[in-house]
Amino acid sequence: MSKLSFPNGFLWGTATASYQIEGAWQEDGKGESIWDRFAHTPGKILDGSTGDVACDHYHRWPEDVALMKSLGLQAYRFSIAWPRILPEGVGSVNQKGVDFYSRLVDALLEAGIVPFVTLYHWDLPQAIQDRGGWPTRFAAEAFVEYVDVITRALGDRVKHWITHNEPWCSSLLSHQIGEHAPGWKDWRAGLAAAHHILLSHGWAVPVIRRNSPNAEVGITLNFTVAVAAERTPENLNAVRLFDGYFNRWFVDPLYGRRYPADMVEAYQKAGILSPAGLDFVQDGDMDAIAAYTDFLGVNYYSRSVVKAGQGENAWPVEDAEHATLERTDMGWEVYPQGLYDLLCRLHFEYQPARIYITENGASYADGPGADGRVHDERRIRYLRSHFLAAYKAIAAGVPLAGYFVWSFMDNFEWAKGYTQRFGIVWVDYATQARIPKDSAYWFQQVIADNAVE
Ligand code: IFM
Repeated sequence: MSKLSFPNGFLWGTATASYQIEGAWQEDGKGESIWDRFAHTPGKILDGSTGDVACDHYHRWPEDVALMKSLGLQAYRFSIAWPRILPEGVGSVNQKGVDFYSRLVDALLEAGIVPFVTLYHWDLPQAIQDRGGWPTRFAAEAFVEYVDVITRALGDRVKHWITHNEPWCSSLLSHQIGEHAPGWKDWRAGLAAAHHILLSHGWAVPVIRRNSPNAEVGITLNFTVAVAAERTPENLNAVRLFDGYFNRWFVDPLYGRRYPADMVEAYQKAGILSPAGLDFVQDGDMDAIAAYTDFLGVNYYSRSVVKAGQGENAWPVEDAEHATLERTDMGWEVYPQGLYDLLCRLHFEYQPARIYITENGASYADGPGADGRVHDERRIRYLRSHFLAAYKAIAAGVPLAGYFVWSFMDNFEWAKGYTQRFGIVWVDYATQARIPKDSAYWFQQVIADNAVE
């Protein structure tokens, strides 16, 4: 079979997040985060685990960077734990926390790996939560203070900044569904949180530009591709609502379209928003949110098969019965066509200057066999099919500039604890040994060739 080449300069990397890998939850002056608090609350994490130690990356980062280099990774996306930098969320700076990331950045650059830094991947300082958290405007103001501190410190060397990871998760999954920290079940609070997260992004963009000259700044959203369980008018309407709830509510305002009017109406009809509507939005907010960005980060894993809920104004529901594709261990259907459709849609409808796939990957439990190696064929198949979808999208004109596999190594999968393994590197949590899986070696070859076979 012939090899399909990606454009020159295409960046191949992997991604992680602070709480999922670092451990050292109380070390060197770090403050408590909402994930520390949440994971320490009995019943919140499937296997009762926490991120207290996780992959111990806080101590093992030199070894991890060396492994990345040996695998030929060109870029590494990681996040900064805000409470390591400002233990109380605002106010005094913890220099040891700043130094940790500064050393990591230096080591990556030394290894020839481009750092992509996510400023917020969900570990809000508990002190900010105690003052109301993301449902309040205060959190957005505090975020800007934190961003100013850390981009001043690293802005000379980091040239790729991602303000937020997956605002849908840090707002609705966390405040409406209640599956993630802080575990609220209050839909209006979820929408207010979404607004303040987007607002904090918009406010942070000029601060990053000031502190990090010539850097690229963007935001990462997680998208789903909503499809109808069965093609009925009700289900097609459910698809529109689900897409509005999950995708458009976030991407529309970022690209100057404000919150989708059909969704505001739907939320009002469903009694989620009062007739007053978006009373947490103030003058100037929407312009701030629409600040120009250099790229859109796209996280894509799967599709959502939805159908209309029962009763008038009922919310759409996901329909497992019609979700019949092969699934990963997360229960997510493998749907590479969705990545192609999504990338084309984003390019043609929103025209971001550039797109990076900032996460894509699969959870499979395969561990070391008798030969000591990890034969994760299904992950290779998953990645290959999605790389091909990306290739096709580039051929269709999508300005895709890079691809980050989630994840560099197995790690703490939030409410699912350590029950899910997304890494291309196996982690033995008892010994902290790292074993590159077959997918890591396969990826190494893709990178070396800048092509997929
Ligand atoms: O592990 C998460 C990551 O933190 C955010 N995106 C999805 C991944 C898999 O669930």
